[in-house]
Amino acid sequence: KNKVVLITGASSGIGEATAMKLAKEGASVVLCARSEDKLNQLKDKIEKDGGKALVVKTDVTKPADFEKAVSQTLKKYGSIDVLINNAGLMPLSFVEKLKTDEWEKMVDVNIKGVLNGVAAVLPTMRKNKSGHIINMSSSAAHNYFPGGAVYCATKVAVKMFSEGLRKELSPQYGINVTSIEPGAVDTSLFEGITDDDIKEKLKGMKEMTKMEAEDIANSIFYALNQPDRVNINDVYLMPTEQG
Ligand code: NJP
Repeated sequence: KNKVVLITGASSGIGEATAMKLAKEGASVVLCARSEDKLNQLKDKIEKDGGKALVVKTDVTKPADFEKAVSQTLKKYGSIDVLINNAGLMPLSFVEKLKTDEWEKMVDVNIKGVLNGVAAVLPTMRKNKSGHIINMSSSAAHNYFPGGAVYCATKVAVKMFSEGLRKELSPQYGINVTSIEPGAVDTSLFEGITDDDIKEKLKGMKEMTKMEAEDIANSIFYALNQPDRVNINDVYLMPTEQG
């Protein structure tokens, strides 16, 4: 309640659902992504429901965009209590296809995007001696799946970076850190796959009942809604049918 929450990848899927959930619970949400139109539509929806939202067009691979998002947030709301590093890409492919441009994009968004976000909010959270950083890792940090060598590697990096952050920041500065590690969620993430062999392999998965973006939003709310003395380190959740 009454927290200021900056969410990346808020223009669709898990980020959008999380922004709606947290705004409904009383947070002021700062909506960040590249698709400004979608963010403005979401802001309208949130405000119609009585919530508070600010849109800042942000490419997470650009540190200057993040700095702008933080300064606009501080100007409007006076603080940043929570950063949700949610933006991510999953263009799966087999390594031997050498889709190196897609590898690079995943490293830039999934890993460097998270680092950029932390660098941008840390001075404020350190000064306040409080805050919560939520990083979107994945069940892919636990299990390799076909075509996922690079994607899984990026999500292992996010999980381990979260571990390091928590060890360094929680005791000293009272900043909580949580890694969210979901299995399959029904979002547009799968549409970014260009490899036909992978698309073929994923056909079976289409039949499976995936989790909804709202399910992940609920787990983020749970992690945020703990007393200060409790840090939820990891949330690892799977669709029942995925096992
Ligand atoms: O996917 P999708 P999800 N700068 O495609 C944004 C992880 N995850 O909600 O910039 C800023 O609906 C993009 O915005 P835009 C997954 O790895 C998912 O499923 O406007 N934002 C959009 O809002 C990811 O980390 C599943 O194009 C950038 C958002 O990212 C997170 O959940 C399972 C950007 C993607 O929304 C959210 O993905 C799992 C950039 N450069 C983990 N590039 C799953 N869905 O099954 C992209 O374990 N975005």
